[in-house]
Amino acid sequence: MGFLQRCLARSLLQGQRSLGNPERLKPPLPTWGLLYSTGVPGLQERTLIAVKPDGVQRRLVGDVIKRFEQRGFKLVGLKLLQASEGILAEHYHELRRKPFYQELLRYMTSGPVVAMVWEGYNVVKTSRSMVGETNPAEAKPGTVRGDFSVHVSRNVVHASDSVETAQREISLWFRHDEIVDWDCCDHNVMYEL
Ligand code: DAT
Ligand code: MG
Repeated sequence: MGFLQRCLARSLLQGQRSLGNPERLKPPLPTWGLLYSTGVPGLQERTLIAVKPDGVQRRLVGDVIKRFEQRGFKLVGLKLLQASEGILAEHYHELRRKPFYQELLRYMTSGPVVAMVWEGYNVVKTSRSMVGETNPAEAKPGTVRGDFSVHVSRNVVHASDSVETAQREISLWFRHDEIVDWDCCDHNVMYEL
């Protein structure tokens, strides 16, 4: 029996067990497909996280993924790519007049990046605090930048800074069919559903 089937079977079993006690008058547990339409709003907030070329070179991809999985977020998009100047020019459009802009593009095209889309409650704000301050000198220990970097020009990872920016960045880095919608079995444990 597959993982999802086991979860479904457990959910159905819990429903049957409730027949023998006074709790039975409560409405049945939601099925997996309905989880997102009940309970906590905003469960499907998404953000773009990217391990930058220095992070990939230093084999930090697994550590970054581990932190987001461990925190309880759901991976819905993942790819390794050599980013073009075009995509980076759009991504960093707001910084185009900064003195470090050309060097930033050079660094971001110096090797592959791992782009990811993570989903979950308040994921944009939470991932910014997991990643830490832009300048690693100010990033707290325990954050990605605070644990793995020392200079602002090599700060290992990108995280979208608002829900609106996240939407724009996700559609820049991922085609619609590269995002996978899937139901995660631990969601009724992680959230009040
Ligand atoms: P963040 O990545 O925390 O959202 P940002 O959007 O202000 O920060 O800047 C984007 C990236 O540009 C940042 O991660 C690293 C680089 N950068 C920012 N300030 C810099 C500086 N003063 N010198 C060199 N690179 C800088
Ligand atoms: Mg930014």
